Amino acid sequence: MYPPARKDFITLTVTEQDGRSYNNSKQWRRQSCWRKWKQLSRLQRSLILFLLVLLLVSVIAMYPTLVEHWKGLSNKPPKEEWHRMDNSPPEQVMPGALPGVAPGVIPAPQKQNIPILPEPPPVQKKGFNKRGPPGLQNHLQKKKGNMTDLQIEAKQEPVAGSREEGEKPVISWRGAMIEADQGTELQPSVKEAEYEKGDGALPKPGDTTGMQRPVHGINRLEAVKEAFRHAWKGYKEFAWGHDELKPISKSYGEWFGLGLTLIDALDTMWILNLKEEFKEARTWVAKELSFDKNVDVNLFESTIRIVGGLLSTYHLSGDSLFLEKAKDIGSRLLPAFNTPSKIPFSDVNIGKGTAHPPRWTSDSTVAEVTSIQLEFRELSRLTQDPRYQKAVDEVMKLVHKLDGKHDGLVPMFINTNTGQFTHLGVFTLGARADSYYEYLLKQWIQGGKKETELLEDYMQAIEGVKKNLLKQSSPRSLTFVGELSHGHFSPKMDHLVCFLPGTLALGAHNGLSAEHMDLAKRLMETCYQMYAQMETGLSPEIVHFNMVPHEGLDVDVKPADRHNLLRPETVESLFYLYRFTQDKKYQEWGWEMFQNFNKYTRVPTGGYTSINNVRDREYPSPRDKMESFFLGETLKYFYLLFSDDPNLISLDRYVFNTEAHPLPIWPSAA
Ligand code: DMJ
Repeated sequence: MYPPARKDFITLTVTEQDGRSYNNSKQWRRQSCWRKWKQLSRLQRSLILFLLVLLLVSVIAMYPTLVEHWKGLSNKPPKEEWHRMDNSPPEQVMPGALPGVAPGVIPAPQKQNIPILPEPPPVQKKGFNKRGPPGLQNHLQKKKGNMTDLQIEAKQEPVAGSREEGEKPVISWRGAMIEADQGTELQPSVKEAEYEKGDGALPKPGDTTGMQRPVHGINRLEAVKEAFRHAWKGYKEFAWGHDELKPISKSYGEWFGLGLTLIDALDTMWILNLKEEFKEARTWVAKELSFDKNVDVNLFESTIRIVGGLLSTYHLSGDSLFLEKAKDIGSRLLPAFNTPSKIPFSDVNIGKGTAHPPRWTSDSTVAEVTSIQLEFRELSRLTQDPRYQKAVDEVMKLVHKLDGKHDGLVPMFINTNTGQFTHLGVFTLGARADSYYEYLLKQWIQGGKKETELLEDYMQAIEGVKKNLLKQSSPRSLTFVGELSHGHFSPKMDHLVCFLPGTLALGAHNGLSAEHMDLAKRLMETCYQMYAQMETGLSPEIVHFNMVPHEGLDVDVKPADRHNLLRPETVESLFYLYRFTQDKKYQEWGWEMFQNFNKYTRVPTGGYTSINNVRDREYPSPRDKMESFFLGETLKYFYLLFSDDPNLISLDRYVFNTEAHPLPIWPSAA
């Protein structure tokens, strides 16, 4: 038997006690508080009241800051790496890369170098310094007296147009002002660049009125050269020989530790006729560039940027130094192909000669393994060593035969053991698949239009795009390329897809269906609208198109997709469209975009920066990174777009790799 339960607690079920029951205990507590309050002395009561009032006042005063802070947190941008088309790892600082930092230690950002951001508009509607992600707010809230660094600089900078005669012009990253000390070659018209503002209304398709356009006949080619010099100045001063410039913190980031920006920019300097800059970069390549390093590199990225950059520079300059370097890295990349399936691993250690997939999978990305062919094939042709071409042709043959395609569209992943596609059923022309389509056409062109399998796959894929991915938006009926996931259509389009108008136009120029050119023009309009419909006039990384009839914009942007990484795809396509049609509207669109890059991404001390928010013209929130493709591709394509010389990299003699490095179309005898 269990003993009777002990009643060792006082229950509120007790009957009347002092006239109260448990039902009215709240009332009892109130009365008790009131009694206690009355028992306090007058002084005690006043003191408590005073403290309560003080607390209330502070909460009211802090309310807006807290709200902004919460907003900032919810707007926090995603990691850029999630949107890269590659598997590139988060940015790493090479052990020992910074002077005075022990190997293996990732140095904390140096406080004294914290960016003094360029000026905001002089009159702010409200709390400018409190916007943006929390990390940036910390920088901005570095107070000097009652002012942030930013406000101090803003005070020192004259408002555009208010400059006294003889005073040194100061660049504002938000204004299109140009430094006085940018070199001697600048045209006066560029120095005095002023732009006519439209009325802010969004242009309708085909309507070029009301857009910003140049007055006073600005020399656009000189403007691009000036932009390059400005970017180069930052790179030279703060990141020389390193992979990427961090223009705001005046430092650098490493990815492979191979001077990526410098190599990517070599042929751009050649094309822009920047002789001095080219010469000093060449000296670095000759004296400092070594691939004998114990470092993991991504096969695709190092092929398109380094092998591609060195080969095209060799072709343009005729300097064998660049071919030697290309051979060196090319041979170090070959171990990537030692896999059971011959589908290469994503990463290679160029010092040890070992290769491996990313840590979390044995898959490679389809676009990565099928967009190294132009470079490896050219390397074989130049060196007469067949190994490079053999390795990449093998991949194309395998992919050609694979199951898992849908009307010529390919999945995004392929397994290095089995050689089969994985993650079946998802189809996009954006990240992880994009340049597969581009390289089908370009290899066919490179090889003299003989390899019919490549052409077949390309034609079939474009039909697949038309059938499955092409839709129209509302209200402007913009044609766009969406995505397909297990039969479900999503109106999502990456900025990366904007390579497609250019590729389609290139195909049509090479004798493919005239329909491809029509589609190219329609998609070009869409890519332009991805810029024009944004507050900054710069495209976000990803858009979602509206498909239900409604008023307003065709383009919707999710908070996580609002960043712009200075990507080239739209200007690349504008270049092709202008070359083939000679329609000046493409140059005008490009000029408009170019000015907006200058307005929102230019950093006064040198360089351009990716931004977090293309929808905020007051504070686009700089990311502090200039990707190597800004110099390798974006500025190069701007220059070629504004040039009216069809022989400046003739599209009948060269084919551009996916990093904008021109490689020769093989002579028919090859
Ligand atoms: C570049 O490295 C290449 O253009 C690549 O094909 C895609 N990603 C970047 C530019 O956006």
